[in-house]
Amino acid sequence: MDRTRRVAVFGVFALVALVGAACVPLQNAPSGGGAVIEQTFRYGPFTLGPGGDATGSPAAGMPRPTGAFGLQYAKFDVVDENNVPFSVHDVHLHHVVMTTSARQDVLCPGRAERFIGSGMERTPITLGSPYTYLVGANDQWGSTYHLMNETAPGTPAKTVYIRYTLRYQPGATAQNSRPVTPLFMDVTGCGGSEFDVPGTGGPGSVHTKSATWTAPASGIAVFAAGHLHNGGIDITLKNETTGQVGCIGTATYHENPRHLASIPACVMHHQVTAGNRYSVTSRYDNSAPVDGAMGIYLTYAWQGTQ
Ligand SMILES: [Cu+2]
Repeated sequence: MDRTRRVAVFGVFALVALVGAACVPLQNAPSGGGAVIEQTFRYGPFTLGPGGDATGSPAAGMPRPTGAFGLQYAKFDVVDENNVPFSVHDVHLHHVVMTTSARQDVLCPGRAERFIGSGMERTPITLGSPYTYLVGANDQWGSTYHLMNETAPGTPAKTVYIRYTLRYQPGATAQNSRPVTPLFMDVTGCGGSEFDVPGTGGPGSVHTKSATWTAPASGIAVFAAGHLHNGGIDITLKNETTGQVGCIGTATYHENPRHLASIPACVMHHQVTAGNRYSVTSRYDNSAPVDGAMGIYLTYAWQGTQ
């Protein structure tokens, strides 16, 4: 850890960005977890020569704040030894997803819960009080990560860290907040997350991949962030029972060289109904092959009744 500071209480800022007809009003809200602390952590270093990559899945050992708290925000980056972020054209964060020993993944029982993550899109995960992700004092954090150095052959090796900035409420409890459950909605289901786009469809063609789940409990979905790799067009979260679209993340790109730049996330307050069917659909450009593509929505829902 290299930085700690106290930031303002964010209040119910999430509610100013409500979108869509499926919104429900916030009612009977608890007071929330109080003051927010911001802290930045680094994991590494990795020494990566040109074309080199680093992958790992440690079950524990990712640095985290001490004590129990409610997590409100997470943003990932890749930086050098001086904390300077790399250009996305030089060192590429395929993805990092954090796992916890505390719970099993709701949609993939038997696996550790995957609760925050990011990729090239670098979307910050943002929960608005009273919604929070509760972390126990003794929960171990692990991860799955993949980093790649894409600098030209012959250039010097780089020292690379995964850096993440967290905002959290030490005072958050299940009584003063609404604890959210992360739903790792992967178009490969509970597979290895990667699939190949054949790239054989010709100019303008689209490769589509979907998965569908039945909501195990009713509640309110409050945030959804999509993850795609280069070649991704968009990713959609939809209630198939009602036909309502919950979130569409359309990828934007840097050019020369072309690299995925962003996938806007959705701050929402949408009713989730037990037994309804929910789908995630990723779309990729099918005019060029993509090996190891991904399509994931990390969605946070409170399982409760207002
Ligand atoms: Cu990925």
